[in-house]
Order: sequence, then structure tokens, then C-alpha cells
Amino acid sequence: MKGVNVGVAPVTYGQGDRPPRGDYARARSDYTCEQDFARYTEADHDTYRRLYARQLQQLPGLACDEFIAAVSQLGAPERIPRFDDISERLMKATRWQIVGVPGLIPEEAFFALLAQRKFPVTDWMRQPEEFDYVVEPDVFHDLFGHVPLLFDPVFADYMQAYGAGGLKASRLDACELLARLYWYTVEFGLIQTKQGLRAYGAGILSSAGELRHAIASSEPRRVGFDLQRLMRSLYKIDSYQAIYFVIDSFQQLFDATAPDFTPIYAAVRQQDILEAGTLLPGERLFAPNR
Ligand code: HBI
Ligand code: FE
Repeated sequence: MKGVNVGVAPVTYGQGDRPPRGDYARARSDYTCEQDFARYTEADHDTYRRLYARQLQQLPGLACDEFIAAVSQLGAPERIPRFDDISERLMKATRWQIVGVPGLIPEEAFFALLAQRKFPVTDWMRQPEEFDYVVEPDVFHDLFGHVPLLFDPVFADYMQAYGAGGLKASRLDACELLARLYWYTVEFGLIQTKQGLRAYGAGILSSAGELRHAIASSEPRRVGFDLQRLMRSLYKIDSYQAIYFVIDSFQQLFDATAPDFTPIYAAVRQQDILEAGTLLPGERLFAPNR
């Protein structure tokens, strides 16, 4: 795991062999909580400032325009922002809000919040020794990685639809398949633009090294987005991704995921599961963008 910062959750709440970090006693029944702003130390604010500065300077030529255009909506880069201030701007832009959570929350609670256009943001900050790699999502990953694209109207609608789809997937016992969609789009998605390949996934955009790996390295494979193919694909939780799926617009993503997934889940279950990084015969690779 040396030098790797996936910056996202390798374990889902309630799975894994250790409990999630965070104080769940202060959460409401929907798992949301007040942002415990008074608890942030000067060291926490400083960690935020340094993480923000490091990521911001990497964005040109690697992050998609929609992300770069909206990142300033997070507010002043020197201190951890107040969730309520961001929510006020987000509500005006796309009718989304952000809500505090103590950390990872159960899948159903997570889906229910997204379906209500509420994005759960972990309120605690990683420790200085976790600067390059944090095992669970913290306030920096959740805010910097996820919130800018919620200002984009089409992506915002995709996230709500994902939440609604998640509630349905829970009833169909298909959460694992749907989690792969989240992983390979919301966390690790790439988009082909007129200017070239760009990242829109939060796990890439909040990572110290994965931006360059995802866009500019010849090591990983990059293939066109295909919903069933993606749902068959295992992913890496403890290293940079071996494969990325490339969309050509957020509209493509929204449209591909609009239909009822019931028959899609059934079709996927008929097919082989693919190891992370598998290339299928005839599949076209996207070239890295150097
Ligand atoms: N909880 N706070 C938080 N953040 C997540 O990203 C998250 C979660 N719970 C469940 C979950 N993600 C996953 O199941 C997604 O893969 C769908
Ligand atoms: Fe995330």
C-alpha cells in the first residue's frame, strides 16, 4: 500500500474486521449528525489547507472542466468549511445539500440520503500521519472529491438516481453489482473530452498520486463505459485501479443508468466475473494523455 492513496472506503460499514472510525452515538436515526466544528483543531485546519493546495495544483489538464469550475464553491481553501455554507450554495445550484455523518454508514442509509439529494460528508479530519493515505473517507475526501460535481446539474441528477437505484438493489440483493457502478464512476470515473481524457471520480481527484496514474500512465487499462461489463468487474481496494471506464458525457452516464436494472442484474449474473484489469477480446483501449 506504499504511496497509495485511494482515499475511499475499502470496507463498507458493518463489514470488515474492525468497526468504522467515528462516533456514531451522536448520529440521528438516519445516520446524519451535526458537523462538530468546535472539535477541529488548528492542526486539522492545516491538514485541510495542505491537502487542498496539493490537489488543486494537480488539476489542470487532468481533472474535468466541470470539477475545476466548481471547486471554488467549497469556499476558502485555508480552513475546513462549514457544511451549512456549502449547502446554501448547492441548494441554489442543483437543489442538493450536504449533511454531516460520523463516517461510513450502512448502505441503505447511504442510498436513502442520496435519493433525497443529501450527500453524506464525514466530519472528521485524518491525522497528519495519514496525509497521503487514509483507509476510510474523511472530510477532505468527501468534500473535495465529491462535492464539486454536485454543482453540475446532470451529474447531480445521476447521483440522486443512483440512490433510488440503490434502495431497489437492496430489495433485489444486488448491492454488490451496484457498488461496482459507484466505484467505477463516482469514485474512479474518467471522461473523454475535446481536450482529451480527464478524471471526474472522487477517489482519483482526492488522491495524491492516482490522478497521474489514471490519466497519464501507460500502466492501467482504460475502456469505454459499458454497464454490464462494468458490473462484472472486480476492483482494487488497496492499490491504484488496474482499469478505468471512460464515459463521453455525464448525460451518457445518466441515460445508461436510467432503465430498470432488474433485467440487467439478471443478465450480469449469467456472465463470468472479471478480475480487476481484465481486457476482453476486441475491446478498444483509450490511450493515456501525457
Ligand atoms: N457511507 N459515509 C459513507 N460514504 C460512502 O461513500 C459510503 C457509505 N456507505 C456505503 C457506501 N458508501 C457504499 O456501499 C457505496 O459503494 C455504494
Ligand atoms: Fe468517496
